[in-house]
Amino acid sequence: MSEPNRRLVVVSNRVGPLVSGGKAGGLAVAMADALKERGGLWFGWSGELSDSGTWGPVNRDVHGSGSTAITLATLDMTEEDHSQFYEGYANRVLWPLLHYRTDLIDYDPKDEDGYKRVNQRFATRLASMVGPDDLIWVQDYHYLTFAQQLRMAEASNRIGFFLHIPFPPPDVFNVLPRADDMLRALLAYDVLGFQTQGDAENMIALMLAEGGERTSLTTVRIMGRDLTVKAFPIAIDAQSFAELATTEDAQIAQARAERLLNGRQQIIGVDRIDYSKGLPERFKGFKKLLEDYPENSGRVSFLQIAPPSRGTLDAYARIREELEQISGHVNGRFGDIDWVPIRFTTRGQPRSALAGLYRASRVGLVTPLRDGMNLVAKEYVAAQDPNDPGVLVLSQFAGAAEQMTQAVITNPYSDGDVAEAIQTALRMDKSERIDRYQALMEMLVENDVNAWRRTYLQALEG
Ligand code: GDG
Repeated sequence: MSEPNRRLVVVSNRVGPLVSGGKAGGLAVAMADALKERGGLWFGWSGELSDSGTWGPVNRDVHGSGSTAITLATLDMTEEDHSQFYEGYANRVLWPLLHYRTDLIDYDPKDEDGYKRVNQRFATRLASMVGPDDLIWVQDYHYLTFAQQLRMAEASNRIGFFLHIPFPPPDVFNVLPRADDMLRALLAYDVLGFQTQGDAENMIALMLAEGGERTSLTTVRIMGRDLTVKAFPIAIDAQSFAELATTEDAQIAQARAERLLNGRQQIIGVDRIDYSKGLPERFKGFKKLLEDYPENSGRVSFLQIAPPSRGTLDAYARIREELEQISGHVNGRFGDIDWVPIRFTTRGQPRSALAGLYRASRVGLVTPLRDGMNLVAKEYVAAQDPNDPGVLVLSQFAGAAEQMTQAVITNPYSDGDVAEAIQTALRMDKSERIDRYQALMEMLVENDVNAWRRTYLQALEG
């Protein structure tokens, strides 16, 4: 038995919210769920810019009491920190790189310095707040070099890392300037966690190429250290989400959608606006559905909810414009006075409304070009009516495809393939829909977010 209740310290770029009523952010949802049971410290950026930045006071906010109390501890950043660390290196270099989009990398050595500086300062500040037994669990691509900095501040804790986004094969990773240094920084962790087996294997391949030796399926010895390198597919609280979908708020949203649909079938997409989500390709796939299978004319509507994210970055504004253009075009060409083929809104919805909207939809359309996991795929299934469930259409390039094999799997790069997959989903008879739903739901309940956290922490406790 491992020591119970070693304090959990979570590090992530954004901290909170602890209540899950808010807007987007797969990571926030999962971390809040993860901390609720066990309590602990959640450390990261306050979301505020100030001149004192990372040297300013630590803001503290304590929720609850006793063994499950959660302390939120945050630091501000300066404007320069934010622009170099967050907008620059994290989102213009690491995000595209790790999503296999080397064409979109916009590298500036000043941003790299800013990234390392912010990692160093956050790590130094955290080092003074942790005890030797605390388990430190660092989240995501903003903090690849965090453990290295903690080690320099003499932390001997067990430190784990979980990457929420994909990890590409060595040839892609090595596009990163000073990729070797980055790999060495990662070796300061004790556990490297990834979304999929494929991601973990890519990491192991990189380590082996640098002289590592695989000592078991999930362990590698390299440069004198033993690391666990393993897939921990992130999950949702499937049972609670299923319950959420039948609450009054969800029913109101469902009824509102159904009134508007007036007997038509709904296809739903829910994504932060991001090039990784393949939104223009998805819209073209829907257009192709109307072209190739004209019997759907006047009979199906596609609802895309796409709250903006990182709105300051040009790339995101461009995608939004492109989506407005395609939907305008499709609606003009195919629509009728009483039928709008594509409804596209950038307004975020409360979580309960989202659950109701999923439930009102015959097809969940999740077609990223590349995605770490994709929680929308899991939420869509969990929200379905068990007696008359809808069908998930899922990109082969979402991490979720490794687990959700009963979805209709599609290649988002082909509009014809997407159209065919939607058509298959729309045509599927009830008994097959129920069979697929039951298999998926069983998997989601068995592998929920609590199981995810426990499995990870077990590995971290060593
Ligand atoms: C990263 C990885 C990985 C979206 N719109 C609204 C809303 N959302 C919620 C969804 C879902 C979450 O945001 C999005 O999660 P995803 O997993 O789909 O995607 P990312 O944000 O890119 O997350 C991803 C994840 O981290 C976790 O590891 O799965 O691969 O990219 O929960 O429901 N929520 C509300 N209103 C909205 O309008 N309330």
